[in-house]
Amino acid sequence: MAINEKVLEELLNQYPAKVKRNRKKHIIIKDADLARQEIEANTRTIPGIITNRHCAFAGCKGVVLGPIKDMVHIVHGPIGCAYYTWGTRRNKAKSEDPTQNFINYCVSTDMQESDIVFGGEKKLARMIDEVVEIFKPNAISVSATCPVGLIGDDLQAVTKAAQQKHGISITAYNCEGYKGVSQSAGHHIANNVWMDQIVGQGDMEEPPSKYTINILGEYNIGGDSWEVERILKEIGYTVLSVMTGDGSYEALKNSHVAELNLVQCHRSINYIAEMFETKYGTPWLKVNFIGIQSTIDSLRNMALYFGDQDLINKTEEVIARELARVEPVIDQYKKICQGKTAFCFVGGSRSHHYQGLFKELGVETVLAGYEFGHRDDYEGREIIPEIKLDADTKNIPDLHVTPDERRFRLKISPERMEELKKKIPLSDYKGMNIEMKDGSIIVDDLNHFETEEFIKLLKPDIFASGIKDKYAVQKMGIPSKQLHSYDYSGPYAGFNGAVKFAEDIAMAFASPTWNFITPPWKNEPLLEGTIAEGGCSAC
Ligand code: CFM
Repeated sequence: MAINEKVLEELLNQYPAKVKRNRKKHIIIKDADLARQEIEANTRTIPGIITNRHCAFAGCKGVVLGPIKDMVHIVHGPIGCAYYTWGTRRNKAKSEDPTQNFINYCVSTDMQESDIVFGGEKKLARMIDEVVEIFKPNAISVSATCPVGLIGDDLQAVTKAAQQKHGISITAYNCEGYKGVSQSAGHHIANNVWMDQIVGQGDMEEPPSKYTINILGEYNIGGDSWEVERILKEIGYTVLSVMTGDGSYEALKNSHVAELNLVQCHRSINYIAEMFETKYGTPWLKVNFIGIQSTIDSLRNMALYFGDQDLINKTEEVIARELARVEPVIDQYKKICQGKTAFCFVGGSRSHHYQGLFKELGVETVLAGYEFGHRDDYEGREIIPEIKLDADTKNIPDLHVTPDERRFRLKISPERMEELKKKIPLSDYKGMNIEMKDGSIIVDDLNHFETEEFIKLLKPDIFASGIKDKYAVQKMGIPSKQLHSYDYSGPYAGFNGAVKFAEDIAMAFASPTWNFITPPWKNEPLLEGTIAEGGCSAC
């Protein structure tokens, strides 16, 4: 059934009035006739609600920093935080120099009660010495967890002294978990430190080739970045640095010489993309390498940016060859997928990126949303000036950068830039909502209760989300596709990735397993209770 305002109201009526008022602002029914549909995002989850979000530390250390392979990432905090951000996100890496690949290590100061009472700075300094002695890395990162911020350990002082002592890059990240309403805050913190202390530290002054690019916001989950790089290299691009899938400190410090930055995940990396433009004059292009048409569009937009006929021809040649190879295979899977519907709820960018790929397989996305996206990820960057800065947002300082006197260089003339902006998403992102079909549901920070309610109403054929919610949904007899770790499959990017995705989705639909499931709540009575307004008797 389609959901209209009345049905939505009934769903929300199950909440206490205050919760209803809050959640209502986070849910919209897409209506293209309205000039503007505002959604509330990047605000605190109501305590007690089961959310899929993570903490700021997870966004900084786990998401953005973690994939950099030639840095040792020290977690200053209890071992649980270190373990939580280690080994679960499938950011793959292989190193040209095996002695400088630390991706498999979990390094932590393992703070104990006595460290909390007496301070952890000395322990951290000893740990850095030990890491240098054992691993001899070119760079180290130190990320703070909640207790570190609470007791006030001075990370900056410790890392500065250690940097002088050892003569290598040692950067500190004050990304205590409580710093933001979600992992999104951690992305911003990591972006700031890099721009301030890593990008531009290399001595490269000229790009190694005419078509030198950086790929920003691509984390090589399940090998995505390798597939993207395969295509780009074949066309003739030089990929200088990837932030941060299979990425390296050595490449990052020279990334200032690129002619163009590609932005795959806008949410996690737009801060540094903007700062690159101000400091070095490097424009950014919003790309999407998930889905065949999106990949083709992205490649064509890149070729248009450089404007070189040879490059344009080579781009078309590669597209034609790849299409001829993958289309017949995908057509087979399409027969199984055609006419199905999907929910697509992921972190801060994939809910948008995967809709095109679903569509190519004949699957319509009827509900989508972000765990922690901001309003611009939904509504497009043009609304950024309208976003009200609340206390939580102000917690993360904006790094103010200015043009680098020596290295700032306009990569293309302002006139050409303006002309290109009319044709391609140069330094711009239009958000997810614009591409969603009328009548579809857009939900920010979808919670467990709403997941079940929307499933009952819309009965999707597949639920694309994460590990926290997938099993409850599978017990409802609906196949679930993890779009964070890909359920140990992938890559899903580029041409080869689209084939792999089609295969996996078709397999999920074709499996008879779902009919054999009898969830526990079918036979056992559910707990029943009522929600009292105004809190419990204890408060
Ligand atoms: Fe960007 Fe990501 Fe995502 Fe993200 Fe993430 Fe991820 Fe994600 Mo999981 S950086 S916002 S913080 S695309 S880990 S690789 S899948 S929630 S949609």
